Amino acid sequence: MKSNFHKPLVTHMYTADPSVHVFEGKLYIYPSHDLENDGLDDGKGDHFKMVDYHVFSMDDIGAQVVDHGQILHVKDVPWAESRMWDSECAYKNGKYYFYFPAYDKDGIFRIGVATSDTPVGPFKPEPSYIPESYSIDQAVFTDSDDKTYMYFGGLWGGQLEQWQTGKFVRFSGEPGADGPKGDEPAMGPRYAEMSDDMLTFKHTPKEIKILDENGEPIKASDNERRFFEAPCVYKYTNGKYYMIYSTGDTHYIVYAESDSPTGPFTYKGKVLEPVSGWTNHAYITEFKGKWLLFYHDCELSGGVTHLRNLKYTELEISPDGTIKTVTA
Ligand code: FUB
Repeated sequence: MKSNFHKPLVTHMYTADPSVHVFEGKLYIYPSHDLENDGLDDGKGDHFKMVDYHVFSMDDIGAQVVDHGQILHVKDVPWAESRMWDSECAYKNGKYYFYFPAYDKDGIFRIGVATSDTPVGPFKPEPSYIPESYSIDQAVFTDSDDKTYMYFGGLWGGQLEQWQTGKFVRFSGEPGADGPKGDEPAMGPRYAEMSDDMLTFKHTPKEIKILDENGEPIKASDNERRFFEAPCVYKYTNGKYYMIYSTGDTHYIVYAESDSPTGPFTYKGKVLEPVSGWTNHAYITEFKGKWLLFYHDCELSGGVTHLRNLKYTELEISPDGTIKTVTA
């Protein structure tokens, strides 16, 4: 089969922030949906106009991508106001759980969930967001012992810094509103084990620690290695856990390794070099014995940073888990 690696996967609309799963023997892709917008990039994401989600599927690697249509719109979610950013889907208990972040009516990012009997919806949103959820870029991983974890977090427009005290601090300059600096440990993504119903957390979210090769926390000033947004966790054939994430302002997708799904994770290297556009956001999925990297860039829009398109390629991963860096 002819591969469509490194080519825009969806061309009739702008798509970004992939999360990809194998359901019913096919690849199901849950991206976010970028709309045309005049808003300026103010560092808080005002240039992104995102109000709904579509789901796509591929029967096989290289196969045509099928758009199954809109599965959720912000107007259908009672608690949500705007900013339907990165989405995620999980299957458990015979149901599909679609997770999404959005601004609530107070302009605070929360994470919501909608359920369906099929991977293509219709998805019915819960009346409120997941209690104690905050920030953006949630990804879900179910371990071989059937425990499911949600990972999430994003700096700057993703508001993670504003939750350092455990409560939302609205304005920069107020104690606890701004992130660590210089030699202070960088902020890590958050995780929580999901309750059996997949609708709530079992505990207050905790921080994932990301360490360097000497076992020291990665520093806030280490912009090429510190966590910024888009965590995604998978377990490789060597039994170890890997978290990939975006370094944000340095535009890399990097990875870190752990013996446990809750960390600490040790930084290992780069997965993906910077792509066209500002954001870099990726997801790793195994399908038919191949490890696939889904990501986005701005090829279709000619480099407009808030109009992105999905792409994918096959990863080369050594038996010890080392990833050969991809140059898109
Ligand atoms: O799509 C909006 C935001 O841009 C996502 O939440 C980030 O990961 C970045 O891709």
